[in-house]
Amino acid sequence: MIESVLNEYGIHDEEGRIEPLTNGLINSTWKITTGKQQFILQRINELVFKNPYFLAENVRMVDQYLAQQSPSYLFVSPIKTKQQKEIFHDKQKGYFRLFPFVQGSHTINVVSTPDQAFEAALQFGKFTKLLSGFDAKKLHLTLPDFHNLTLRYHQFDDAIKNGNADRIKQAEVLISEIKKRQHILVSYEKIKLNEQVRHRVTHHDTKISNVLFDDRGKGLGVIDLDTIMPGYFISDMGDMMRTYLSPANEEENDFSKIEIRDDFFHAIVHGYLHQLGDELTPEEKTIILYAGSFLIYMQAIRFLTDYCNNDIYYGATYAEQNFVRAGNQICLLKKLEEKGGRLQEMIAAELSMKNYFFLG
Ligand code: GN1
Ligand code: MG
Repeated sequence: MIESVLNEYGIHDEEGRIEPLTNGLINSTWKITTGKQQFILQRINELVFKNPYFLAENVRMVDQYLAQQSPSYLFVSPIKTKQQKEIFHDKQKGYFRLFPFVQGSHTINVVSTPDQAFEAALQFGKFTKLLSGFDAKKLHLTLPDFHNLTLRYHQFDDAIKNGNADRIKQAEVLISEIKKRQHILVSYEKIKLNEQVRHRVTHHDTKISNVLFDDRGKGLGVIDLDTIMPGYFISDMGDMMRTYLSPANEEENDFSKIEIRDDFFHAIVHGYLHQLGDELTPEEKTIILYAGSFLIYMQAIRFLTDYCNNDIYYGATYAEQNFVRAGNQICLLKKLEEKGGRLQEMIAAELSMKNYFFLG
């Protein structure tokens, strides 16, 4: 099947290697090696992305803008098919895109040093900064309400009323942990009304595997632009906190391994503010720590909602997987809350240093 998709791009290589990459929950991805060339092939999950052409149009708009405004920026655009299409569609096989594999680059799946967190934060901050002159409203909403916590809470409410009764019973404690923290939702409602919290071009999936690194471990750019949409900076900052701070990820079922690493927190804040420190409004600077609670809380809600709905969105490789993921995220949120005072001090020190500009 993959071979026939590759043929659409003029790639014919019986000896070629096709390796599935398994680090995303939504799209399917393969690394293709033919002779000296390497590519990344992706099948878009059309149950999630209802209009795959929106993805391609967003990428094209951003690509054109950056090519003009920041020509040296490494932007990975899709390779066109022989018919000059950015997306190949076949009724049976689905929607596909092919990307060049950037020579000399690599991705990582786990953040093991603060430097990696710093480099990633620099890259995500840079992406939003370079696009600060681009009108974010032009972007299609590839996933409407993706990070709208109000909607996510409603979906959760609905799932715990109408979902799988046994699972709802089993999730009682987690449900109450979520309900107890409705203040996170209340703050979000205020943010939505506050014009000083700006809509910017936001990546919305800042996990480490979406950053390209060079051989020396320096960040080169960001990939996976399916969810670039207008959004708040707390989405990107928050998902970095959610996915870089703890040595154990969302799949870990031994919650004693979950912790918040101060030096990684510092690296995220330092890297992101280095790029966006001068652009964020004073109001936005007051919600840096909130970004972490917001995103972790939302992810706990999304996993638990899916568990109560019999795993229809994320799927599961074992029965309790989304329950474990939700519990894991609640544990991470508690750890973040426990360290809140210390982390807020680190943010204050960083803001008062205002040293973003020396880094060049
Ligand atoms: C999904 O597919 P992946 O792993 O890039 C999800 C993110 C979640 C993440 C949790 C479109 O991302 O929002 O944070 O799973 N993406 C979508 O692992 O729902
Ligand atoms: Mg993604």
